[in-house]
Amino acid sequence: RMRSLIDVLLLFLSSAFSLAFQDFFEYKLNGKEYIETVEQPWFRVHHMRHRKIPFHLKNLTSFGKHEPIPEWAQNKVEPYWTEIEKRIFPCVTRSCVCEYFRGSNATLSFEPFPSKNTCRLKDGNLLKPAIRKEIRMLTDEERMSIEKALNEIKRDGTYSRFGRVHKHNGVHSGPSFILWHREFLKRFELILRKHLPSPHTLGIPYWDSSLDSPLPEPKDSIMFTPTFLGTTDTNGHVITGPYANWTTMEGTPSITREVGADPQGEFFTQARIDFAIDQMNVNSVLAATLPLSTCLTHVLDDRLLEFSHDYVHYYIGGDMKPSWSSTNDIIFFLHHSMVDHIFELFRQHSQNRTQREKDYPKSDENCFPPVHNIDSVMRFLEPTTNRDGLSNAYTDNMYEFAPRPTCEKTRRDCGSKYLYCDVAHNSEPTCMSKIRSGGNCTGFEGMEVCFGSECMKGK
Ligand SMILES: *[C@@H]1O[C@H](CO)[C@@H](O)[C@H](O)[C@H]1NC(C)=O
Ligand SMILES: *[C@@H]1O[C@H](CO)[C@@H](O)[C@H](O)[C@H]1NC(C)=O
Ligand SMILES: *[C@@H]1O[C@H](CO)[C@@H](O)[C@H](O)[C@H]1NC(C)=O
Ligand SMILES: *[C@@H]1O[C@H](CO)[C@@H](O)[C@H](O)[C@H]1NC(C)=O
Ligand SMILES: *[C@@H]1O[C@H](CO)[C@@H](O)[C@H](O)[C@H]1NC(C)=O
Ligand SMILES: [Cu+2]
Repeated sequence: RMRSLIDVLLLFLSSAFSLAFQDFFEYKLNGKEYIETVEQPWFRVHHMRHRKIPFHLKNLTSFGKHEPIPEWAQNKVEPYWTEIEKRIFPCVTRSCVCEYFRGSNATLSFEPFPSKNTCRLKDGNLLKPAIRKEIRMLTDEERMSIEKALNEIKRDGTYSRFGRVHKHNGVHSGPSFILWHREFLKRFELILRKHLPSPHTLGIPYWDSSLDSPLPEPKDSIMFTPTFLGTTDTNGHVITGPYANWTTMEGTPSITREVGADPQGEFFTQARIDFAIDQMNVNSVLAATLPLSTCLTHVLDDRLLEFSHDYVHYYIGGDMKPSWSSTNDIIFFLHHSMVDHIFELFRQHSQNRTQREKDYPKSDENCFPPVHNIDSVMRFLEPTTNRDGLSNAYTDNMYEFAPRPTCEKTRRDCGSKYLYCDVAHNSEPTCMSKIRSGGNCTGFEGMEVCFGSECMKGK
């Protein structure tokens, strides 16, 4: 009840300022002014408050656009699609992508719509929706097959060519943000699956960074070891792990990261995820995140999914920080798979099938530029439109999410040797990432939170 009350209050919000862990909201209700103090479990660090852009600065701030690509980083090579990609990548049924996997359309007597999703692969298996699992929930063998596939598409140039599509055309700062990235990931997943052994069952793993945020130092997570994402040298170059010495789109010899260095950086928290899932207003999920002061239908809130997603980019730093270079780091895809998962959880929780394909913020140039309008074509992802991006077909036909890891008092096992079931710090047992050897484990002494090591005196 408290939560829905707060949501109502936010609608009447006229101005707000924040301290870490507490916000003061001024709002008007029936002509009276109120000030409320709201506890903010969703903040771990102090964020700059997002504000609407004064109308007269519309042109000066290049409203709706991201930071320009610096001269040195501009590519000589433009992004492009191959002929087969143009034909296959907009598909949202399995029969439509069948040719790409060298399968054949078959009819099955027990399927109500035989031709739509039936694709029989050469080895006799049917093509199924891809399964996106939390990266720590994959078996070592599964994870390594994905690493191998990613290194293949890195070596043959496909990975960087694909990344340049985002570099030059990625849509951010408005309602299309989540949908554009949904379509972009669906296309990337087809490339990934094609490089996985038949029957191509795994999809893009998601990285649930809310498993890392409860650590004393999230940067000490097992994620930042050679087993998962690799470690950096003193200059921030990723030189160990499966993605070591990956040449970037800009031609530099490796991915860069500065994990935990940016004071604005923060991983997802359960409270931030709940904020996105646990409400009914589509304007708060497919949100106008860079509105002009003349935008009256949208309310800015630091917990909006796009902002929470930004802070994860900042926490990783290096290539992940500017949007034009972020696809250099494989974390981009893992993180966006999680963003898409949160979006899907909102759809399942708060919308019926009709609403999922229909509900979208009203076009308003005070709130977002036309590229975000419902019938606009997604930049460089033609012919897909934002409306197409709302289709149920994505998760009906193409991929599904394995549940986020959980544990219980009676089942203190998160299903992975890389995860720990914490019963000491919350009222309910929760899964969290294990800590790398040498990392900070303050508050977890004597608990099995360290991977392949023991927690002694906070280390
Ligand atoms: C922004 O630029 C456009 C075209 O250059 C112009 O028509 C418009 O009046 C400008 N808007 C503002 C708010 O300055
Ligand atoms: C399978 O059927 C779909 C649509 O019905 C069609 O677009 C596709 O080209 C067919 N694929 C093959 C391999 O025959
Ligand atoms: C470990 O983390 C705790 C909690 O974040 C912090 O207070 C402490 O200073 C850290 N210890 C070291 C040695 O960095
Ligand atoms: C990456 O390059 C660095 C510096 O050249 C080298 O020390 C390191 O061994 C390389 N890592 C891998 C996994 O090849
Ligand atoms: C979905 O929800 C809307 C709005 O509440 C309602 O009008 C519609 O009838 C519902 N549709 C279905 C199929 O349940
Ligand atoms: Cu992006």
